[in-house]
Amino acid sequence: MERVEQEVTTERRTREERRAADRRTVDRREVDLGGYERDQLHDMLSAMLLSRRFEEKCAQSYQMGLIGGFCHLYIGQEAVAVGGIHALRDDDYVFTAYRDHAQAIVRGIEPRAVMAELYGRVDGCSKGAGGSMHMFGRDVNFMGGHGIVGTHLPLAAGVGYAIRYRGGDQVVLCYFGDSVVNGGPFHEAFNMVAKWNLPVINVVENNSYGMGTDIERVAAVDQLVSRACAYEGMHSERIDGQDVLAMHAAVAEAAERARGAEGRPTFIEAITYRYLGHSMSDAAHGTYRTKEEVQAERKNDPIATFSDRLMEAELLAREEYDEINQAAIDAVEDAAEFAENSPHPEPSAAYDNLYADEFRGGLDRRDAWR
Ligand SMILES: Cc1ncc(C[n+]2csc(CCOP(=O)(O)OP(=O)(O)O)c2C)c(N)n1
Ligand SMILES: [Mg+2]
Repeated sequence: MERVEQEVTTERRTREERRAADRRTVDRREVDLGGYERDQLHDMLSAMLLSRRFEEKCAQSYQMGLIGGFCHLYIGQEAVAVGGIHALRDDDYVFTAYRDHAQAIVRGIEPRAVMAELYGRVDGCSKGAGGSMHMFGRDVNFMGGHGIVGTHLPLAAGVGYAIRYRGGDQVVLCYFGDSVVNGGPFHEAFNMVAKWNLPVINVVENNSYGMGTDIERVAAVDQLVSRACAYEGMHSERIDGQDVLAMHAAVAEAAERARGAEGRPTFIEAITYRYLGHSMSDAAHGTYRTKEEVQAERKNDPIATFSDRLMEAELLAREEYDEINQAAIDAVEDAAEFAENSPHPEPSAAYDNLYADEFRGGLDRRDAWR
């Protein structure tokens, strides 16, 4: 038998080639500024600046030892949260992973309560018991803040199911990172969302990396959005996540598609980038990515590109930008002062919310687990 020698060559593009291709192949949404009120545009800018200034303060407080545990910053990705959440109604729901401070604030949790949570204090939105990764705001339908990769997708599907079951017309916006698309919960949740036409808008924030692993090394697909083809009826779209208006338009359309009895789910891949390390304990570059790469990505800063565009269109004056930025700085300083003055929880609070009352059966809470 003739033996054919076959050389296996896996053609790998360089990161630069792939990134350039990524940006070219997004669904270009040249969103017309004319479709927006000036106030609405300023609100989006204000939310992005508040997120940015808030997280810069987090970095400072973390380095001063005021924040313990893990702390993952969102700097660079603000347009994804702001565009998406600003396209929702107040009674819609939002889920996200552990990179959650910006989403929590943009959804309406007070910066004071988010900062106090980071500081582990009683006035935190989770009473100081959750910390950085576990923001929660029931009154604004912000359903977390989830630390375990991918496990909030089935929860978001569950809320979508509850909405259908009760005959409501709200939608669920669920954010997650690129490493999620290779895990079981992603496929389980997507299958249910598509099969039952649940009003869920899933958004993968493709920042290219899961910790220090380049997505291209671990995903058996070129474009993450193509995963949606396995789920009939699911609309899918790949957009520039650094463009707040593209994000806003995509989620607004997705919400429209999802509401009502015949609603359809959507999967959005937002091409974005985080400028800092995976968490506060990681360097921004040096091991898995180069300084040049980060610098090149920073040229596409979502806040700078948006404010430049507004100024060029004479929809924002330099003084207005300064005022909005100063208001963000003031809110963040106020939040940090508030957090520092908020008390630590009593040690006994560690036993709160562990057992339902019936289960405790009258036992002292300290006896319940013995
Ligand atoms: C099930 C599970 N496995 C591993 C981890 C450890 N871990 C924390 S973050 C992370 C990478 C996640 O990357 P990605 O989903 O791309 O989100 P990003 O950090 O880029 O926002 C991993 C593997 C975890 N939290 N949960
Ligand atoms: Mg990632």
